[in-house]
Amino acid sequence: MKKQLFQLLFACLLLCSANLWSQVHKLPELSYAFNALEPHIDSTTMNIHYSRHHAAYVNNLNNLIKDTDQEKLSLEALMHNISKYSAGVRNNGGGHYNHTLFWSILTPIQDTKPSPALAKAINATFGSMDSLKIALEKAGATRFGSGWAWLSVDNNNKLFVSSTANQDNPLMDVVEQRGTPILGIDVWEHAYYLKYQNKRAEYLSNIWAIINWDEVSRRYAAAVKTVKMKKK
Ligand code: MN3
Repeated sequence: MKKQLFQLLFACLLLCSANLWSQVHKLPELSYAFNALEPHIDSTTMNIHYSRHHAAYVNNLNNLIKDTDQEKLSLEALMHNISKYSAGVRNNGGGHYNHTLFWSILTPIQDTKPSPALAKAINATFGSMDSLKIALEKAGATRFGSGWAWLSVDNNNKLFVSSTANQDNPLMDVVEQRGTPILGIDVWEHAYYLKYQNKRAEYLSNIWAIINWDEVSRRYAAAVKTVKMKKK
């Protein structure tokens, strides 16, 4: 009896791990609790946004690329050549990439600041941090329907602000202004509607209190490095 139980357990373990391995893309772990960003983003919104919306993008993407060559590509590689793939891969792959970035650039820690290099670049491009915030809030507020507002690094290492529709992002070869996004703000209604209803501008002005500038700075340094390596 004991032996049979052990065999059953072993079979279950094998099945479970095989199932996990077959998932090419995975929902990333959140580094904070659902209620950690309150009052700026409420717990229910975080829970639904992460556990249902983001999880659905990951599951859909895995199903769409199953047994195709796209399974062998990194998420970034998919984004760079997104025009080659289906609308489903564009929407769900973009959804997975965008939300993974979004969770990482939010934090309950109040006192993060841009690195000296990023602060210098922000001042050089926008004049001041306040001007950058105005530009990003405008990009988010004027995006009609669903989409994202971005701060990115272009091929010449310059910062720029843009917005994209739906789940597109600046990595994709289908968008007007391409670059490496280092900060992205979700302006889909699912990101703010429970707390802010139709007041997207209020959501945008409140989000600055929970931006993780350490992570945005890390992404800036990595993006600048990538641009330099490409030029060699
Ligand atoms: Mn979203």
